[in-house]
Amino acid sequence: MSVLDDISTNLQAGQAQKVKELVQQAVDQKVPVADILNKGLLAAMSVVGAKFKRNEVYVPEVLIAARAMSWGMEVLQPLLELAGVQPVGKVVIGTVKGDLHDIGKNLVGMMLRGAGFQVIDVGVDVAPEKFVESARASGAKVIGCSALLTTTMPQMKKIVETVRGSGLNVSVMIGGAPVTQGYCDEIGADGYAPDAASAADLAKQLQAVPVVAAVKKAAAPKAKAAPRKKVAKKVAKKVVKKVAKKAVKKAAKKVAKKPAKKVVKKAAKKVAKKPAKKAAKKAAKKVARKPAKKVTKKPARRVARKAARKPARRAGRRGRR
Ligand code: B12
Repeated sequence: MSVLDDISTNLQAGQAQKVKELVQQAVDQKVPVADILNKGLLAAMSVVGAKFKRNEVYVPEVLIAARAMSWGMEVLQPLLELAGVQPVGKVVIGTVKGDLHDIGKNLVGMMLRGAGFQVIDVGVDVAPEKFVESARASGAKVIGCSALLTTTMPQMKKIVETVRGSGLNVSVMIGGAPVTQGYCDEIGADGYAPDAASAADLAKQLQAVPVVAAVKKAAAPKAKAAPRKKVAKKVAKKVVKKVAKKAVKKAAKKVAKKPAKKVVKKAAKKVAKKPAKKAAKKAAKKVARKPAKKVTKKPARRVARKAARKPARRAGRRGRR
């Protein structure tokens, strides 16, 4: 059995002292620090995480395993930092207000450190303002928020709003068991990662493109306007179908009042000249400006339409000749 397998087995069993010794042994054997972290400590923690999901182990086992991991990290951390020389960047991480779960958040922190980030851990039960203050004070370009309760997830939206309102050019990444990519999109956060390993990759991406937040902010009003356009388009389609009838209807109204041949001819000429599509486009434009209901609610004057349809068409035919 290799020293990495030993680390994994002992970490899963929560043997903190043994894990610490084995990590030191692996370092002495010149096993690459990245391998000790990824193939030893993190691999073992993900086994524990998977067992959690299957209800094969419970809270105490996970806490003990996480403790063993942090003992191992005590040996590894300085070496990771030494190997990294300069931090890749700075990340503020914390668990949102009202939430005390920190095992996942701590794992993310460990992975970030392992990836070369300087991590400013603001702890658990953290208010949105504190995330922002810490980012401002440290110059971090990424904020990472963790939430494990469905009841505390909305705090992430508040954090996004507070960051946007602060004028800081900082990206917000989110995670935690109940969090999804869909929720990330919904609240306008900059990124979501399902586990600690991908959280570090995500932080690197966000770090490289810190303008994301500002761009999103600028794009926000346009995004809000989109549904209105959609409604207008939908209504406009209906209008395209009905518009020819409407033109005739208009003429019919006049005809109903003034049965003189002249009026019929004039109205019919208009109908004949204006191709339906053109009229439809014009109507569609109006619809796009006006609220959809006003257009669709117009009552059809069936009797007038019926009465006028025949003479108008006949006159139209004559006009074209
Ligand atoms: C351990 C635990 C606790 C411990 C927490 C100890 C601690 N120091 O964290 C204690 C006992 C304190 C606890 C308390 C409570 N808990 Co609890 N707890 C759990 C448990 C069993 C494990 C959570 C955990 O640590 N998972 C392991 C870690 C590694 O996974 P993770 O957090 O999801 O993190 C990973 C990813 O999500 C991601 N990630 C995490 N954070 C971030 C952040 C970023 C930025 C990114 C990118 C990624 C990322 O990376 C991590 C590593 O891969 C879960 C059940 C479960 N199976 O998940 C319930 C659970 C989360 N708890 C639950 C509940 C209800 C509670 C309590 C309300 C119970 C009570 N009635 O008092 C309290 C709430 C206290 C509070 N205000 O927070 C529910 C939540 C239900 C819900 N949908 O809201 C769960 C799901 C249990 C259940 N099935 O009912 N809990």
